[in-house]
Amino acid sequence: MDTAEKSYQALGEKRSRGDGKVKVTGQATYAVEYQPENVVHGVVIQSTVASGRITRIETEKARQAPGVLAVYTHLNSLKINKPTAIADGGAAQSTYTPIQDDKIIHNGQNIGLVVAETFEQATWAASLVEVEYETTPALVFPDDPRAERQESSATNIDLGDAHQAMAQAEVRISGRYATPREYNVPMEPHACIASWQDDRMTVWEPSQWVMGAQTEIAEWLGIEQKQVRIISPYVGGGFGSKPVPYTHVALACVASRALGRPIKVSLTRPQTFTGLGGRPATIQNLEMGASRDGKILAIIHDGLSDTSLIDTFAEATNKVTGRLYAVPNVYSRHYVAAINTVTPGWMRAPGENPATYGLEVAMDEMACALDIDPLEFRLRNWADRDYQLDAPWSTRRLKEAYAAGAAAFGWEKRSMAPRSMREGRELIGWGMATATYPVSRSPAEAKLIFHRDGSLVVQSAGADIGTGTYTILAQTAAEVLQIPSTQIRVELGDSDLPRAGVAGGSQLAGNLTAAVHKTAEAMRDKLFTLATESPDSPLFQVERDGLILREGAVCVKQQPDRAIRYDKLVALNDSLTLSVLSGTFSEEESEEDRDQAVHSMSKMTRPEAFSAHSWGAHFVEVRVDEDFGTVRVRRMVSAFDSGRLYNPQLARSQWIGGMVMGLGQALLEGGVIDPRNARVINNNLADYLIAVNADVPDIIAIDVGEPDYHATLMGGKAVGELGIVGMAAAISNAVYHATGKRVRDLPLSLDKLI
Ligand code: MCN
Ligand code: MOS
Repeated sequence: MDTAEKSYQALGEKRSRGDGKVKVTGQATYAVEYQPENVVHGVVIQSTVASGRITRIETEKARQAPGVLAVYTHLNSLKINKPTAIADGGAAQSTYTPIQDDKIIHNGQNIGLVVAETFEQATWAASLVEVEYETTPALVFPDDPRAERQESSATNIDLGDAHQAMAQAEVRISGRYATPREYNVPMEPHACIASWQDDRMTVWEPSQWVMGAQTEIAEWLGIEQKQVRIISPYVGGGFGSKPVPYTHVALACVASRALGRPIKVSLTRPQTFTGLGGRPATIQNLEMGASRDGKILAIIHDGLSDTSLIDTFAEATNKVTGRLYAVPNVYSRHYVAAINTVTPGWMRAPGENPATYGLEVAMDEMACALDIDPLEFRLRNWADRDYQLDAPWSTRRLKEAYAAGAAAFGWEKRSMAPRSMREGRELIGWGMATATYPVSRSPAEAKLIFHRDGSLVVQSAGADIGTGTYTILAQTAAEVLQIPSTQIRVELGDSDLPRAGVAGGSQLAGNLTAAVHKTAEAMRDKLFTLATESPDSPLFQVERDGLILREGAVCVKQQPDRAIRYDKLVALNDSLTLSVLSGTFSEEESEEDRDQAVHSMSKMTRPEAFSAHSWGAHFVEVRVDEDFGTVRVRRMVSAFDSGRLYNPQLARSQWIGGMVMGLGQALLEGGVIDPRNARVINNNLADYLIAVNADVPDIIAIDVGEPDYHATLMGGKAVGELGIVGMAAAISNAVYHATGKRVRDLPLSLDKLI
């Protein structure tokens, strides 16, 4: 009966995280918590100027300090080869190779490594290294006119004739929207152990993409990918900052190879602010023209983000400009400006996030200019298909999201005029914005192994960075094989496991549930074969068509008593286990092609005949203290369409996690860069503010999705990054509604409001 089926806790059902208990009880081992024998400790030295070259580096005192084994700088360099950037089909976010020369291109650049028997000894010795520089003027901010600008043409939009349509529009608004450098600051800082042994490099490294890490490390060291193994079963958050290893990992690897000992290198929290990037600062100019009755006629939009002097990372501010609404004329360009900074990188919804901030604040400004309710204004510009791609939507339950969110929030009670709602000293503001994130797909493999005791193991190299991969893959296998998902063991995050790509672009859930589903189906076939072709089976020579799987057994559909349990089938098999390796690669694809696909992003695609995206609508209430300018978010209500949910409980956690991060982005986050020397001043968790419990109100997250099989095999769409997209705009719009003051640069700190 039904209750028995429910207990499978299979795909689509609510279930707590399988890895939850080991994480909260401290049993989960993170990268630097491994204790290899004979391990030594490395401490990174970072530059204190932004531009120029090292003229003197004095390491003698450090070398003489207790416990020190080596001090590596460009003067006694260990060779590190330049890796291939992601943009060029490789896996490196930054192509900077430390200690190869005396050049300084950003403040906080890794310029040396001190290795000692203990962490304390290495830290002390590092403090004894003296460095002198010859400095040259630094480019600190992206709008510095001396900074070289490059068009990032991949995201150009040329729809209709935007300039002509703009000139004819009855109502026009324009604004300059800015977001600061933001940092991912995961709980687990960036730290690794590298161990060179028998011509193999093993690296315990927190990773969103173990096969990307394998690629980059092999390139650095000039060895084969298969000589590198990455172990990363648990990751204490990444938020886009752990797709690939950074230069401290390169230093750890070459030092381990040189010294013949395993080495731990852990960046301090301040060092993480320049040991890797974060979301680049963005500046956008957006002009919108509309008719009096509220139809948008034209958008002219240019954006700028900063990058380093050696790599081009584009935080494309025009990723949503042509797509959210039915706008016939759009012209948009994005540029990158090269400055003295560490190469920036991914942070939750790179591109979509600042892009939606600009567009969705502009939408609010236009709604105000037209005196139309902001939600009504969006509905008047409803895009019935993707105008930019000229394709139908796969599914777009955005109207449902608007309706459900507005109803739960009580949006219809909103007054149009700013400053029209208050309670005591507090001004009350209501704002809203749209959320969106595209569906990407990459092929992957999985392995299923039944043991003689009937237990099942699911394996994949993919990561669980706190998202729920462990859990949903057990649920996927449970759905096909009809056993409780809680009894299935899942093994992840190891480059020796079956091929998988990145936990990035909110696609891993779709990619891996598809791979595990296909593999589970292949396992079902194998079970049927064993059941019907083994002479010792009670189902010997039974027609396969008449068989089903139920409660851990192969059964005859019409005669439920005629059955054989999986453990018995494994025993009929010749070997100790029964295993299947399969997935979503097409059968013709060679081993080399498959390797290439998971070690770069070359096989990542978007659905073609349909434009597939997740959608959402945010509604927020803020309270602004009129005297102090402090903003409190009092209510957040969002409704989302992420297609089929593989696990509604975990999807909700992801959505609200994104919403909270959006709250931090709106009110608190922002790197403060010293204009004199391009140092990140607030490079720690006391000064770089992120939202904490006390900042976060009750949150309502509503699911309005339905399965979308054009988007993915299993019907789900993107979840992980969706919740943050548009949240900063919704809060900005609410703050305007409360105060009548339009602030166009984040964060909305109190100094900007009084
Ligand atoms: N899910 C679901 N139904 C779907 C899709 C997903 O129930 N249709 C749930 C599953 O629990 C799944 C999770 O949502 O494990 C995330 O799935 P998906 O959207 O495919 O995202 P990825 O697995 O690719 O994870 C990466 C994504 C990204 S890109 C960032 S950035 C981010 C995010 O996930 N970083 C995170 N969420 C994070 N959550 C935590 N705790 N830590 C991070 O670093
Ligand atoms: Mo997410 S920023 O794509 O890792």
